[in-house]
Amino acid sequence: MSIDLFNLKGKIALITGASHGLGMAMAKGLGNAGATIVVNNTSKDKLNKAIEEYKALGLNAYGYVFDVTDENAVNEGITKIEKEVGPIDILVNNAGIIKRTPIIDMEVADFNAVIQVDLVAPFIVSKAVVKGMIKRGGGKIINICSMMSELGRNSVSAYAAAKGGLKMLTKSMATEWAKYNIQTNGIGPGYFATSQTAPIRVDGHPFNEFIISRTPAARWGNPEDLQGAAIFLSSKASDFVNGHVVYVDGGILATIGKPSNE
Ligand code: GCO
Ligand code: CA
Repeated sequence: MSIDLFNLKGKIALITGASHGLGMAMAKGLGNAGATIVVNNTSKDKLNKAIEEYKALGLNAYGYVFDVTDENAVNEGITKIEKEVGPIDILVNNAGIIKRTPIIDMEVADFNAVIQVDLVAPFIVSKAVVKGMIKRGGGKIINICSMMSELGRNSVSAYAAAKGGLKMLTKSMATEWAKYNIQTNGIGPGYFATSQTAPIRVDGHPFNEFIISRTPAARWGNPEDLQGAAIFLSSKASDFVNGHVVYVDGGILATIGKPSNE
């Protein structure tokens, strides 16, 4: 037993949508643990910027333009990656979007768009990647879930529906693929300081104070706080861990919260 359990040298990791924020932090973590990083995005510009940033850190990184909700584009993209970079050992389904609108005001098209990116895309990308993993005798799939895999919140109905679904999709993948030595798990980030939460994190916004008081650790997460869980679930250290969601949340799900005078 040693730290080698966590070594990702020689592994290739595809982290979808990892051009900023939590995905980028997780990709850097996997890269620092030795993995070759592959990321995709629909925007070539964002992708190029991200690849530059990874390379500046001395990481081995590749970028591909494709849309995770487009099955044909995903299949082509995965084939290209595996031909040009190599077989994907680790898949992190990270790409996601959110729309904050009360249910009664939400258009079906907006609800659908969130479900497509946050729930259907992980199904599409995993399906494309898992066939090779089965042939090669193993792999790691990590689905990025959310506090909203467990909790509701005003205005994020589609996101919560998708992330709750993604938690159950994770369990189904684990059920179907564990026998192939493929470990499928989730990571459920708590409230993190990223561009996604920027609008609700600004100083003076009631949500900012609410999150700090609702989180036992009494702070927003830093994207780097996710790296340990990502490395664990990508490495040999988790070879008998199947179908779990690791919540990295500063204790939010452990508690009902507290009155404002405590
Ligand atoms: C919100 C937030 C959340 C977080 C995160 C929580 O509006 O409540 O954006 O949805 O992004 O996913 O785990
Ligand atoms: Ca390899």
